[in-house]
Amino acid sequence: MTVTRPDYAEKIPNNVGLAEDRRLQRALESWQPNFLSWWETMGPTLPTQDVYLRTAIDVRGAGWATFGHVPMIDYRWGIFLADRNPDRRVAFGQHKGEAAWQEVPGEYRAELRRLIVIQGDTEPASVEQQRNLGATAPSLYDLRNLFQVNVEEGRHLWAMVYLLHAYFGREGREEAEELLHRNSGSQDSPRILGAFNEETPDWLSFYMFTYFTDRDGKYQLGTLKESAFDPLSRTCEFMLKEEAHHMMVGTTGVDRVVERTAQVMVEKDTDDVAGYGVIPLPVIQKYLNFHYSVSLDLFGGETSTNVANYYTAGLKGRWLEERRRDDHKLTDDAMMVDALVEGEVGQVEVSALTGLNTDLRREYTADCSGGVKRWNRILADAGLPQRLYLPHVAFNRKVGAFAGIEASPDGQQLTAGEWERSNGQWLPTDTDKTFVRSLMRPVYERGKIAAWVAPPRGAPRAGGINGQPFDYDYVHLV
Ligand code: BYC
Repeated sequence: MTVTRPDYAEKIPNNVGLAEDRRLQRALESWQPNFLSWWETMGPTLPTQDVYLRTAIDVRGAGWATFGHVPMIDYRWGIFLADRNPDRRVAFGQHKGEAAWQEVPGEYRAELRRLIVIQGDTEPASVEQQRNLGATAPSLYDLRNLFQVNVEEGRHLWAMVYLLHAYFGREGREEAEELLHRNSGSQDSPRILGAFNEETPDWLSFYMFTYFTDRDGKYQLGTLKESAFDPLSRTCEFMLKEEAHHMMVGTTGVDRVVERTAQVMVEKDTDDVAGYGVIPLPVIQKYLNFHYSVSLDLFGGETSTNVANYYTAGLKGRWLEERRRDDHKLTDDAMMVDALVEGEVGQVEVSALTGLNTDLRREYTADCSGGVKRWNRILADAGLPQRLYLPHVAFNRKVGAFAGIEASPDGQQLTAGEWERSNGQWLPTDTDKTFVRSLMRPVYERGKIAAWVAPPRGAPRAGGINGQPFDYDYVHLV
């Protein structure tokens, strides 16, 4: 392993030896004020003095991050790549066995840039989507977690911008500028992928987003970590470390909503708990349906020649590529993918290469089932018979094989009229959204929490971040 120590004396903390590359350093230093001005105009709107944040300072071991109260604008957004393995070899595709690439091969320049730009675009998009949530935080603990997610998504933008500046010349620098100009939900220049133009207007949406959409991030980063382009691989490896916290926020966030709802259902002996100021299970299910189906779209089409080309070229691998027991080339293999077969929801056999988006989507779905199992255990432990579920892969899809049809959560195909009449049973209606929003009142008092969500396990004396209690002063407001 080649180990590079991060340099914290620098304007831009990094472990990529920025000081030795004056041109690159200057280019990134001239992008930095644009990033900061984007953060001030498009980042969190709630004014704060400081926030108890984790900052990456290393890439290895227990000491990879420090925790402390920092004004968010002074957060040390840095560039960190996992350690380089000088013996690393390409693990799949037509270049399998060759030395991993330290530079971008000319013939793959456009595709690699596209993958990096799409990944980079999601990071600031999520900060934009979440910018107003501070105004309705259910506790200081949650508020701190929101800001942690936000600053780290900002750092992930830095990670992609570094690659664009360092390896893609003028075009890369232009793309880096564009990443700050597109905006979530903008009519003129929206973010690239659908889910990143949706609103995150309330905290149930935030927990669902960090559970389902950040989890897509985990899987996409996992495939880019396999890339033959070594700097991309090392960047994604380190991003995955930070990403784990974001998913913890989602998993335990939904846990705590379900737990609180279950408590009130048992206490009041009714399913109709809206009047008691908690979120009814059917509404939680609708939010789940929405966020899961929108996140399925992020995997692209069920069959895709793009993904076949990415794989063959060595740009994007499979989830846990090296653990797969096959030839890692897949040129002679086939697989079954979800498809419309003679107008019906079914499966068809395709070449394994063109089915790789489906392969990844299935890994993702299996992982998502884990969350549903957890939430159902909370319901079972409360003695309740109700259960949550993941809707069918054909439900509410806008990308891929089922984009042209409507289907119910159990996979029954519906006519346009049937969908029109019934989708309000499965997706949040305006009434549901208004109700959820009506519960979103800020609770900024130390150790206190809103009534619609349970505190984390161990609260108030434990259950917090970095061994701190739940009632710690995580955020100092202005
Ligand atoms: N919206 O060949 P196809 C994260 C386009 S999340 C709009 O099936 P492909 C995060 C597609 O571009 C992870 N358009 O797709 C989470 C193509 O256009 P062209 C983000 C879409 O290329 C939370 C056409 O449709 N990372 O990190 O195989 C917070 C046909 O598509 C969409 C990545 O996505 C869509 N949803 O796969 C913060 C990794 N889907 O070529 C962060 C990088 C497809 O006809 N990206 N299209 O013009 C990729 O790996 C792939 O580009 C995709 C699409 C998986 C996105």
